Amino acid sequence: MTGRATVLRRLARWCLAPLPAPPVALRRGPMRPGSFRSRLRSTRLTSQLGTALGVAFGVCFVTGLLSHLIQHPPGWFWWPSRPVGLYRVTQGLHVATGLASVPLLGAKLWSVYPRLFSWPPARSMAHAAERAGTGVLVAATLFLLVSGLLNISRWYAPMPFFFTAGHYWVAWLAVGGLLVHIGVQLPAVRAALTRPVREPRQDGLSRRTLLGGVAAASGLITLTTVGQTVRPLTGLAVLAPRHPGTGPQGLPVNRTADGAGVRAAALDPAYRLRVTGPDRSVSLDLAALDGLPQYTADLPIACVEGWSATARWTGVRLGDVAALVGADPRRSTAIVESLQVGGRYRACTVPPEHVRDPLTLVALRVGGEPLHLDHGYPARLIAPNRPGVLQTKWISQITVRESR
Ligand SMILES: Nc1nc2c(c(=O)[nH]1)N[C@H]1C(S)=C(S)[C@@H](COP(=O)(O)O)O[C@H]1N2
Ligand SMILES: [Mo]
Repeated sequence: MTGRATVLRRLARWCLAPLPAPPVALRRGPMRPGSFRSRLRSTRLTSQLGTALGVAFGVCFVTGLLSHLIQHPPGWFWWPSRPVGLYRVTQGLHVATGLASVPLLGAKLWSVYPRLFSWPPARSMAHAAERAGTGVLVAATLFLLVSGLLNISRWYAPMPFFFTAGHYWVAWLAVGGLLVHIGVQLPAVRAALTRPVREPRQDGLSRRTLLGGVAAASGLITLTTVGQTVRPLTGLAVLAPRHPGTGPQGLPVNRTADGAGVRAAALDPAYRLRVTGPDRSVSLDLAALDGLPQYTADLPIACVEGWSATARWTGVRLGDVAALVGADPRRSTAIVESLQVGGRYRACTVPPEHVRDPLTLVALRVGGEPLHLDHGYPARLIAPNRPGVLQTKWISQITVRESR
């Protein structure tokens, strides 16, 4: 016991021992004393920007984690089918807070970057470790913002990895780094935010003006994003690659039929929807699908990329389809597969909450017309409160099994 305590004490002493000062000859350029002059930089400014960034990051992380869990549900996870538009709100928040973080992070990095050149570069091993940790946090945060921006602008070429997986795992790295960072900086932040300050008289920009400018930039970016969903703001959605109301049948298209390679199969008169269940299998042509009771629901498509659009869908209830093959629609899971042969979004699993919801449809029509080929003709899934990636188009096969 005493032995171990001594080792730990020695280790701590080694970590905190002052490192030898580097040669003064290296102290050039930005490392010269007084090379950064702006009086705008202060612990108070950095703390205020950091607090705002922390809040935006927190909301962004929680909503992003939620979106991940809905798409890859572990056994303990449960996501309701109502309210129908909840996911469009949480995912809209994810993208909006991510975008609002861009000017906040820019301003915050500006407020502290002279410290990159602080002298000496490392006072002790502990100080060096703290600086390295901050480096990881900054790199992870930049990665998240840049990859998120590339994803919402659907520009995948610069990302040689699968976006979702990279974005997800680096988010954990950033959260870990952020918690350590908050732990280290909290006393300084608290002091800077509670101590009354006398603003130094200065010419030019004041701290308040700078904060106002950053807030305006964040607010503007958020507004232009929300324009992807809220129609009165559509004209403002200059940064948004998708506008509600554009696209066939007034709805944006994520992947076209040609992009998915399903045109021929979808238009083939021999098309059948195959349904397999615990008791039997059925094969339904378009006339058979039209002959089943039809229902209409106003539901949004809410893409993970942040855009969403509501439409009036008509078709057969998924619960009725489950009942056709002998499954109890109150406690069944359905696997919905597309005519699309490859691709990550060619199939999805519909949990019992959604199978039993009367609003979950195998949709044949939108806005009263047969689905456009790009919206999933002849049949697509549309369910309440689900990410767009789980609204499978060009359905060819539904497999129902009873659960719980
Ligand atoms: N088979 C198949 N279904 C799919 C996709 C796909 O790539 N393949 N993309 C999904 C995604 S990401 C979204 S946002 C919605 C968009 O539907 P829309 O193109 O009709 O607007 O379709 C979903 N259904
Ligand atoms: Mo999507």
